[in-house]
Amino acid sequence: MIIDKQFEKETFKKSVRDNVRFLFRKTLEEATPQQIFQAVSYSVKDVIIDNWLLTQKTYEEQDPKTVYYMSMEFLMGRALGNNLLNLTAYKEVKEALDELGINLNAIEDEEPDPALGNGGLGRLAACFLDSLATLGYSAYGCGIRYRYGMFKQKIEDGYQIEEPDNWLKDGYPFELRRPEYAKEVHFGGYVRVEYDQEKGENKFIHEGYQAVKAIPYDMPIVGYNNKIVNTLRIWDAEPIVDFGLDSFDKGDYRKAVEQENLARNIVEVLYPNDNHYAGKELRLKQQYFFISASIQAAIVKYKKTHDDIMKLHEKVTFQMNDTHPTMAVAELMRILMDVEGLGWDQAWAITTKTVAYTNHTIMAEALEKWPIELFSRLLPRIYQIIEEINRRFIIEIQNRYPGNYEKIKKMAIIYDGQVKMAHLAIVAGYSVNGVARLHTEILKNQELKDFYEMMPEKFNNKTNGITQRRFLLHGNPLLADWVTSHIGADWITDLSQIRKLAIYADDEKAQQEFMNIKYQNKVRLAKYILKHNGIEVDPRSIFDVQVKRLHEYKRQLLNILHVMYLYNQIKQHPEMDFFPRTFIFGAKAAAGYRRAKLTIKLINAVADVVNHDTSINGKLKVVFIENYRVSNAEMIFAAADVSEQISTASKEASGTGNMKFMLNGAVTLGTMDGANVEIVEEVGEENAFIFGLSSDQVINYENHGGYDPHVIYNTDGEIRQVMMELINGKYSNDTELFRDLYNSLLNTQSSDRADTYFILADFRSYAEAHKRVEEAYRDERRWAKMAMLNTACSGKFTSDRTIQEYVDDIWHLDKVKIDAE
Ligand code: 26W
Repeated sequence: MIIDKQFEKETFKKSVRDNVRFLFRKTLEEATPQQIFQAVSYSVKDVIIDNWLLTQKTYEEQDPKTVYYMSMEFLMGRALGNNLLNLTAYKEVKEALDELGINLNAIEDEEPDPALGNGGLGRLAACFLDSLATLGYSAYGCGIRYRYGMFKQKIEDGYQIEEPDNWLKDGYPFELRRPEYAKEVHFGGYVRVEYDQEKGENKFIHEGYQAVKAIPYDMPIVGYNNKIVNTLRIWDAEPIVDFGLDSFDKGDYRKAVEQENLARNIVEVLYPNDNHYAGKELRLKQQYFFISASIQAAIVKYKKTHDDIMKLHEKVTFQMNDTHPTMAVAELMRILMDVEGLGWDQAWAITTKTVAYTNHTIMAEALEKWPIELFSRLLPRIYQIIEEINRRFIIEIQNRYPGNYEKIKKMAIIYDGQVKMAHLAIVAGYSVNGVARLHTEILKNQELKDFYEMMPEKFNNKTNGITQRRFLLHGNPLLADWVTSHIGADWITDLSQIRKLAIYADDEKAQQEFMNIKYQNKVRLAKYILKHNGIEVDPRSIFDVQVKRLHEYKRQLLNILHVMYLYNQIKQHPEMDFFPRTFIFGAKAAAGYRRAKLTIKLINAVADVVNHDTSINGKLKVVFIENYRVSNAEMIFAAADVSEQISTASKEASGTGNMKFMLNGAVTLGTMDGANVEIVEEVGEENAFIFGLSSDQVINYENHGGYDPHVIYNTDGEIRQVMMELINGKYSNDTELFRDLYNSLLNTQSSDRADTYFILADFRSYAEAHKRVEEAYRDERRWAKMAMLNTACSGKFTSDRTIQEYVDDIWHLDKVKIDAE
């Protein structure tokens, strides 16, 4: 291990003291915990800066190809602890701080949780950056510096309340403002066409626009034990003209005010929608804002050391994280043509070798389609370029399928008054990938069938992964140490090593140690629950956990209906053998997603009734953890026995929480959906609890008008009873409160298909799977073996593997090594 000399105890202690003095004019003794967090962070940042510069220099010398990972979201989570671990200085710093009477864990808790993302897509981007730096690849994350990230969730009277997440209020020590790299971004106006006599071609001149200045803030991404520090570059917006007398005099007052407002609004807040497209103008502005700034910056950087723009793709690649950054296609075309002076064919040749696209969802309501009117008004030149891409693509379709107008209708980029971003991404991208094997197959055979048929060579799968450095090494130190003591520390950068644990799966001592660590982690979570919820839970009960965004397709409703069913069972058969269970939920609902919010209320209403019923002797507890986020997630995964991954088959593209649970020795209770399929393949069906319809069955029903839940409702009395309890006042004095959930399952009113997400169809099979869980858990040795094998078989799901596949098959980056002095 290479530990920087600045972490030598006395040096580090002095640095912290100095920082408290410089920053706050205080002594250590006088400083608040937040101030100490800041001071410690600046001391750590000092070390990082040296490595950052060193990395930069090495990249300049070696000139490796660079990936720009373009994403509207980066759900980074706290940086201090993670940076210390990746610098392999955690223990040293902990000891040094101990000597100062400071507790590192408490200081870590002072850091705001940078939550510039919603859920899976944003957290994946964060894991990818960690892996890229650790594997030694030159990479930038490109995103937006939202003033307010994902809202903070409060639960009041069982309802979700959203509060603003002012993560920058105390200043964020791990960012660096870089005004010298500012870029201008243009909105609105019109395009004037001018004939260039000399060149004999048209020139396109964008005029009458509003301009915004994009200012980059850089955050260091520290590789594990390798001195590499990459950059996450997020853009802030500032007005270009402060509306002084100058513009007022020129009669431009209105424009000056508009530019000021545009800049103020554009980066104000992260849209809290996950998997749901809302078509908001401001969101389109956000997209173009960060894309234009990022692409301009990348081209400037390339041109500093290369003079042939035609070879851009040899040194640069842009990966688009879903369709949100698809503007990159047209923006790159614009710069190559209007700024660099290339013709269409040359610009297109470069663009189609430089941009690549990852699809993260097949949910129809998530597809981005912008109205032409909005798009062309906001981005006239960009729209023009997309129109031309579309015109040429339609000619290609016609050549390939003469006379087939269906194909044009289905595949055109612009159709029915809308710009379809996914089609643009596929047509221009040199790679189109899904995020789990099943997901990619569904893309090829269903959702994107026509595109796959026309350009099969572009399609490929990259099964998602997670970083074991945050989700085991940092989140579960007890288990991390135990793993290291059995198989050495190589797993930290080579998770395939973890399979070596499999030989201990039958070893009684190892089983006891493993389950004892799980128990201690459950105690840690139980304390957190007592503190935050005031609910006492028994760490000897089965911790059955579902934490993820709240969405109908993820079926938290199925889970809570089943809890209601279990409660009925216990009440009706008090003598029945029942292993105590704690059902733990954590989920944010999009602020405007009414049914999702109602589901949160239902979970809390059930919790209220069940937790206070003394007649069941604490056999059943229900906990809703408020404000689920990266920092408490780390603790929750470590404490889980059962991992609920119960999406309607075919709907969850991959899932990544499923992998974090597995790594921490929780057993999956899930459907054959997303990456669950591959998890079961790795760990063996006997070490998971699988239930429910297959994706083929679901898709088959969907293609034939759905299924009829009434049959189940009418024939299964226990299910019917649970359903009735939604509307009979058992969980709310207001019998109408949960009516919408009831209706959603039987479709008595809405225009949707009845039970769109097959909850009743899968209920029995789900309940039976739970029975098998209970039975397995009673057998301590059997359970210990299953849990340990889950950890042992999780090697495939490291994001290091995922990134290496992206590098080998898509990006072709060069590996960089920095020699330790
Ligand atoms: C335009 C609104 C919107 C916002 C976010 C549409 C779509 C999204 C994301 C693509 C949704 C998302 O996070 N998808 C998740 O991506 C994860 C990482 O690949 C997968 O593991 C999840 O299964 C998928 O739901």
